[in-house]
Amino acid sequence: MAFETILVETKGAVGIITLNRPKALNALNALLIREMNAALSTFDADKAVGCIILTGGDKAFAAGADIREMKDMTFRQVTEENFLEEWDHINTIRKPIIAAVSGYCLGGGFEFALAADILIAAETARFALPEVTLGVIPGGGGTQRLAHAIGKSKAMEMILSGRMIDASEAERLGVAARVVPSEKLLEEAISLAEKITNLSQPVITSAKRAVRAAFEMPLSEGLAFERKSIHALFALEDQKEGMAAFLEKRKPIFKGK
Ligand code: DAK
Repeated sequence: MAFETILVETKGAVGIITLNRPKALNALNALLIREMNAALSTFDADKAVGCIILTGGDKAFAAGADIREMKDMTFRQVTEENFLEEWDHINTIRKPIIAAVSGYCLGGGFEFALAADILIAAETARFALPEVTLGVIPGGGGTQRLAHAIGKSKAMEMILSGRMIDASEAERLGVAARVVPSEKLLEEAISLAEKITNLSQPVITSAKRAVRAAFEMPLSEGLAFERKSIHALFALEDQKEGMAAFLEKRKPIFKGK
C-alpha cells in the first residue's frame, strides 16, 4: 500500500504506523485519518502481526486535528457529514495498539494516543487538550478518556485551561505507562510489542477486550464479561500449553489456538 501521510512497516510480528506530515507537525487531516484507518485495518487482519505501534516524529506525535481543514466548516456541514466520524475506527481494532509519543501530542493527537491501549512517552513528550483556546471542545473522545484516565479534577483543569503537561507529569497522572529517553522510544515500544506478540494472540485479544470493558460497562457487567472471557479461554490449546509448560518448567509454545 502506498500512503502520502503515514509510513508503514513491520518488524517481525510488530506493525508500525508512523504519522508523517512533519511540516504541519502531523496535524490530522482527513487523508491522514483515512490512511491510518486503512493501515490499522490491514494490520488487524494480518495474522502475522500481533501488536501495532502508532508513532509520530521527534517534534510532534501530532499537534491535533488540522485546523486549516476545519476552520471554515459550518454547523450544517459537520452535522450532515457527521464530521470526523472516521476517528472512531481505532476503537474497533482488536489487536493491542501502543502509542509511542515524542514531542507535541495535542488535541486530536492526544485523543488518539489516549485511544491506544498503552502509551509510552519520550522525555520530550508534551500533552494538552487546547481545544477551548480555539473556541471548541475536545471531540475525539478527550473529555471522556482523559477523565477516565486521570480523574475529574485534573481532567477539568487540563481541558478548561488547555494547560500542557510534560512527560513526567503524564506518567505520574497515569496517562503514560512509562517515560523513556527520546532516542530509545521506538526501541522500547518494539521491545514491549515483541513481549506481547510472543504470547497467545487470542488470549491477548481477550485481555484487551476485558480491560476496555472496564471503561465501557458498570462494574457488575464488566466482572460478568471478564468471567465469560476467562471461561472461554479454557477451550484453547494455548491455555493447556501455558499451564503444562509452567509445570514442566519450560517455555510455552503458543499456537494462537
Ligand atoms: N493544524 C494545522 N496546522 C498545524 C497544526 C494544526 N493543529 N499545528 C501546527 N500546524 C502547522 C503550523 O500552522 C505551521 O505551519 P506553517 O505556518 O509552517 O505553514 C507548522 O505546523 C509548524 O507549526 P508552528 O510554526 O506553530 O510551530 P511551533 O514550534 O512554533 O509551535 C505548536 C508548535 C504545537 C505549539 C503550535 O503549532 C500549536 O499550538 N499548534 C496547534 C495545537 C492545537 O491547538 N491543537 C488542537 C487542534 S484542535 C473531532 C475530533 C477531534 C477534534 C475535533 C473534532 N470530531 C470527531 C468531531 C480535534 C480538534 C483538535 O485537535
